[in-house]
Amino acid sequence: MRNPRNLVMLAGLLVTAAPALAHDYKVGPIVIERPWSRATPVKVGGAYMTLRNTGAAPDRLIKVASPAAEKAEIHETKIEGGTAMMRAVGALELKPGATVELKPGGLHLMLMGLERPLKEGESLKLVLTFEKAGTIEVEASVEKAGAPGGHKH
Ligand SMILES: [Cu+2]
Repeated sequence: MRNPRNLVMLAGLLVTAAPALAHDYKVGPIVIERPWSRATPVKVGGAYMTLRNTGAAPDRLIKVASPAAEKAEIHETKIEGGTAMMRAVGALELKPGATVELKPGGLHLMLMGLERPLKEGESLKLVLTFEKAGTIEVEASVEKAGAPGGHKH
């Protein structure tokens, strides 16, 4: 038996259950490609994306934040004496035409004091502020724990 009301309800469920889609974003000449994060059992997480400056002037990522975290920082990872060490970088330079990849084991955004652990399939709001291009809010899709960095070809 086909009850149109049941069909409507089913359609609603399908929409809610659809995984968060990876999006690209643009603010001024800055393109933010495929922001993503990883599921984490703790209240600290990383966020990754590719930043491209398609403009003719240099710009800098100067501030990062997330409504889901107490604190967010730009970090770089360096191998020192065989150990991966992370340190906060004040700002990220984006020269004209530059592509900067934030990925596990390299540059990343560090989220501290998450209000709760991140689960696969969720999306995480990030607020990125560029010195010249301004501020943009992006949604990072949360992938499974231990997911390798992006899908580079
Ligand atoms: Cu870090």
